Amino acid sequence: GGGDNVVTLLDYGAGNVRSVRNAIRRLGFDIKDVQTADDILKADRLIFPGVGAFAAAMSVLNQKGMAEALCTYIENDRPFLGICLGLQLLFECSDENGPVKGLGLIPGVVGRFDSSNGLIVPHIGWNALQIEKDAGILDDVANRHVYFVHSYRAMPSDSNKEWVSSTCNYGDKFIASVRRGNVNAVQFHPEKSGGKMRKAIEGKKEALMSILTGFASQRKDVGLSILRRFLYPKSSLSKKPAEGKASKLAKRVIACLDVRSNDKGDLVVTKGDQYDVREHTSENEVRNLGKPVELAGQYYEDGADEVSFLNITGFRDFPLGDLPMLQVLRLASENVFVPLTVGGGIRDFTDANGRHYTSLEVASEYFRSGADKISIGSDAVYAAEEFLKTGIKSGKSSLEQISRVYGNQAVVVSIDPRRVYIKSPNDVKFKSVTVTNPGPNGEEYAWYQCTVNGGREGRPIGAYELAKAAEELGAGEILLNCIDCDGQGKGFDIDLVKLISDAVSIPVIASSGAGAPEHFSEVFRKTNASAALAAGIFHRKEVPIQAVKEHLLNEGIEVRVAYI
Ligand code: 1PR
Repeated sequence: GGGDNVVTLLDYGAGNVRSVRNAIRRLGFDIKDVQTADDILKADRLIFPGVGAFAAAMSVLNQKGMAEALCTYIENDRPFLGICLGLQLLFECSDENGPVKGLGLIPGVVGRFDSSNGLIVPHIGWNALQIEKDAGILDDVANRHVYFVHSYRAMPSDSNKEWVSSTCNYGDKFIASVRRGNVNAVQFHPEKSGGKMRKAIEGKKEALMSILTGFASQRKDVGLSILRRFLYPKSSLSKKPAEGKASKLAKRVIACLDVRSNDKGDLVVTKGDQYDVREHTSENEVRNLGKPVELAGQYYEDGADEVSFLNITGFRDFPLGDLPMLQVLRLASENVFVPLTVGGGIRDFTDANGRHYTSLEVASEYFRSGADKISIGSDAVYAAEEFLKTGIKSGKSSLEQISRVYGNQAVVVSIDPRRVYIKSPNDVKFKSVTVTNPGPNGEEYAWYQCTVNGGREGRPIGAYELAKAAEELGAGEILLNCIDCDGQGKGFDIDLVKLISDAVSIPVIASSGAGAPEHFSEVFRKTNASAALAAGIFHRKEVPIQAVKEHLLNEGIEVRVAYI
């Protein structure tokens, strides 16, 4: 053991477990990292936040003798909480690059979601749980949304029903959590499922005090409540009646922070007008809308379902030279318990001293600093052009490498297209659309030309072609901007969002142009977008995130309600 307030954490270094660490500390516990198999056997309580691919995780566990120790620990009914892959590994085997043998504690095979009927895979976002039996740690969660991000899942069956504590509907009904005695595992991410805590209860003593005095004031806290119930099983936590009425995968509302150094060298949140971020004054300074960490924290409190940081000058500056950006991620992840995405400058790079960095190293540094997903812009355009030219997946692009190591769900491709009106679809070899509003010369068609380097250079590839190629090369999600609409506040480019969200089976995030809550309901009603992102209206405090959520609820569109 290690004392009353110590959690043993099994982190084999394959991805971002920073948020799990932050959440544990937030709840007043210290962390002891597992170094040897023996540390597992000696743990008082063990958290296993599985990350990365199934096969890679199993081989690390086997090599270090930890697989056997885990089985012993769990068979002895010791307090255990597995998260995501930490649930899947308990099963007999997985189809992920497999079959690959798992720990074999729970009967069943982990298989991929079936996308053949138009189901969007990966399953990313906030979905509802159906409680199947007394799930203990889920007492505060029923009927609320929790955050999932995965492409593989285990299915309930007669042979594993003694384990299944909750299920979730996505395509079919899959296992969302298991429980037997003190052993728990969840497919979703409690550490990313929100968890607003009042400032006063940071730190051990305060956390304990608030536990003892009941936590009526914390009913808003969903994700951290799961960890709290695991960590404080014997305290007299009252059972809260279920609130809310989550029933399916919610549409996400994402706040985006475009970040760059201003002329004084400080990292600021900026915001462009069709990608032009400079004030139209004699100084021509970079528009400054606030501090990245503060704003991210604010948007989290306001109920943003995710927060994205785009390092918009990453295409010319080396991002690992940009230590402030890494620091922004580290600090933001201490207070923001929803997923964080970071983009800008993810590519191979040789610095002034001739040292070469691979895109994978750049991405790894971002993940280590607290990012859950990375987003690739320019480099994905080059990779897609190459793929379309040769028809061969070289496996060498940043997109392919990062998604192979960290999984598709960790890789977003950011598209920056510009609308080009044409007289006839035959004018270009790229996919075009019939536009809702004709062009300046009465054109009825348009194609969407991809750009690189922050919109500065047009490339010979369309948004449609890029999206299809990106999906093929391993992207887990598309962030779809539109230079024409950016910062205009006139609504999303519905023609574009429809084109792309109908073309791929991975989630599409609509971006650029939000000016009012109605623009969000419009994009969700008229297209298959899974999420909508906005920047300017949130930065300028014109429309609070809460107002967007309320509007969507009133329109019958399911969203996560952070606060009830
Ligand atoms: O090419 O891999 O280095 O990535 C660069 C990243 O930076 C890309 O994701 C690209 O979209 C972004 N970027 C580059 N230059 C700019 C710029 O504005 N000058 N920002 C830029 C892109 C678009 C959205 C914006 C929405 C919503 N900004 O992020 O937040 O358009 O805005 P709105 O709601 O105010 O309309 P690489």
